[in-house]
Parts: sequence; C-alpha cells; structure tokens
Amino acid sequence: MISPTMQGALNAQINLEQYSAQLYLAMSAHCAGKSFKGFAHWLKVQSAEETAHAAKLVDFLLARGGHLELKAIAAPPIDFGGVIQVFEQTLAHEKTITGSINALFERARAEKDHASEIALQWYVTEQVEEEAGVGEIVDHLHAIGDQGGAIWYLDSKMGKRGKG
Ligand code: OFO
Repeated sequence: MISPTMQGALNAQINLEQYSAQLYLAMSAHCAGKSFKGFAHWLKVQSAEETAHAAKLVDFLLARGGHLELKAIAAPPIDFGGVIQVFEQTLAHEKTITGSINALFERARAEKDHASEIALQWYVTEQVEEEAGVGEIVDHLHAIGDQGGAIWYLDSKMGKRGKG
C-alpha cells in the first residue's frame, strides 16, 4: 500500500506530465502556425509521450492500491516566440521536470518505498534522455540561427521523428 504522502506526490507528478503534454501540443500548434511542419510534428510526438508518461504513473499508482486524484491542468502559453525560443523553453521545462522527478525519487527513498523507487528509476533515466535530446536540438538551432536555409533542413529532419 502506498503512503498518503507518496500518493499525493505521484498525483502531483501525473498532473505535471499532463501539463507537459498540453505545453508541447501548444508549442506544436505554434510551430505549425509558422509553417515549421517538422518541428510541429516533433513536438506533437513529444506531447503524446508525455501523455504516456502520465498514464504509466497512473498504472503504477493503481497497482499499489493508491487513488487517482486528477486536478485541473494549467493552461499553457499561446505564443512562444521563434523556434529557438520554443526549444529553449522546452529544455527549461524538462529541467524543471527532472527536478520534480528527483524530488519524488528522494521521497521514495526516504520513505523506504522500494517499489516507488524502482518505478521512478525509469523516469530518472528518461529525463537524462529528454534533456540530452532537447539540448542537442537547442545547440543545433543556436549554430544555424532561425533564419536561412539550414532551419528548413533541420525542420525536415525533425519531421522524421518516429517514422523509422
Ligand atoms: Fe515526461 O518527460 Fe518530458 O516532461
């Protein structure tokens, strides 16, 4: 059985993952509005991944006899600026999520909740990948700038995410 504090913390993390899905969907629409179809596609796939992250936590919470307490999901911004700013904000957001996953992991460890600790290891590893992947995109964008032909090349590359 999961403790009330861990249950509350997991519910809060579920809400954060759902917010991440909303945020990336809003960013995807923002990029689509600027005809950056590849960046829009990448962010839409990312949004779906965040929904899956939330669902995985829901499954774990229920398997441990916990109660799901869904809360309202905060509204994301509408305008994110240029593509570089979009991905800088994505990286900043992922760093925030890493912080909350680490706090959750530490709580599990402090409570000697081994099951939660092991389940959260997947998220710790995932955050390493997410920060590295988005960090690489930010580096590429800084290198090429958001004007000129190279941005469209990167856009077409981003459009291949999940397509083999
Ligand atoms: Fe769920 O990993 Fe990004 O936020």
